[in-house]
Amino acid sequence: MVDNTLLVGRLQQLGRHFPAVPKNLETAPIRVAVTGAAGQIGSFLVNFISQGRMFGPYQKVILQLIELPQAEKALAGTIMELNDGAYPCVHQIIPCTDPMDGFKDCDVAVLVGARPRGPGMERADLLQANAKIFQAQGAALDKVAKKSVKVLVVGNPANTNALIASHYAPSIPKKNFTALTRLDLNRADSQIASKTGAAVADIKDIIIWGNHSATQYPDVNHATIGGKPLREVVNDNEYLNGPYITKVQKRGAEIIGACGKSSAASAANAACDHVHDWWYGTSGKCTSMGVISDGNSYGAPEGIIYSFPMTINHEGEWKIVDGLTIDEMSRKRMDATGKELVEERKMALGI
Ligand code: NAX
Repeated sequence: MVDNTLLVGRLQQLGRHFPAVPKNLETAPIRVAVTGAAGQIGSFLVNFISQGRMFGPYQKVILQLIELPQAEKALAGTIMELNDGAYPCVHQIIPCTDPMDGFKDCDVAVLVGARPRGPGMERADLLQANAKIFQAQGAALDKVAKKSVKVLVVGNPANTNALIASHYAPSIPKKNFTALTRLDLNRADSQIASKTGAAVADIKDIIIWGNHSATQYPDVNHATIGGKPLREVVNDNEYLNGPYITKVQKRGAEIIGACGKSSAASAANAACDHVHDWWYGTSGKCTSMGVISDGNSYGAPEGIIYSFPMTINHEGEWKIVDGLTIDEMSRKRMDATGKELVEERKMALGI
């Protein structure tokens, strides 16, 4: 039997446009909560969702937009623009300043709002400030969201913030809390496309391991371009083992250097990719997401949110790709990023 929902989702990913919503494809609206909705990333994200970029052009959404009280006016402006878009996908928009209202019955929660690093702020201070935010949001999700809610954390430090939210939401399965490393994966694909002239769609199975930070490890050892081993096609191991890795790791800083502000559209785009693939499945294709480590995969320490290679089935269940051979250089990098996540957990949660 043809799965129409999946088909629409996949076609939308290919950038097709559809003239009208066929009646047989109408399903109940999906409730999507977004925190930090009036911020840089949030504004792009809510527009992209409204345009059908996350769930496809035939799926209606109820947007539950959460902001700090001091950003209420900016949120009102964001909503005016959404209204002016007259988007057919938007069923309803609910502005909130209380997460207990904003997360009510949500199917998906994208946690973008976070405390930025202020002048003179140490990493531990930043982690603790964010721990308070994600503790409150985890507790609110626990009380009012659907138990099946899919949570994506974008706000940094994304992996550890996702862990904190999950820690304070004991009634929601730990596998439902994820952190965004898809932007890193998109960057990793795009750098290889620029280097080789290959189409992005022909580049498969690059992996982002570990933390969404400068210790992340973009691994090309299992990747292919047009079905051939990536390393053979690129034919430049010195580049792949050095400048390529650094470029992906530090791309965020490069964007800040060029624009004077951090990535926004590409981050919102990656959040759409992440949730789209989680909701509709990857049809056997490999992607990367930060998910809870049970200590049994690739030596990643237990109880941290670590980015792994994975496939996702049509029911939205992710599964880590197993059995990959890990060489010595990869092992060192994977251990280093895991160690950083254990340190972050200690600073944020004291465990
Ligand atoms: P902005 O400062 O433009 O926007 C953040 C918004 O969140 C603000 O409107 C603020 O009022 C709101 N906010 C803060 N605390 C909140 C709370 N407790 N509840 C609800 N809303 C709250 O930042 P922006 O550029 O949008 O970045 C947002 C976060 O994404 C940052 O933490 C940033 O570091 C992180 N990023 C994560 C990326 C990833 O790949 N995981 C990449 C891009 C980005 O750097």
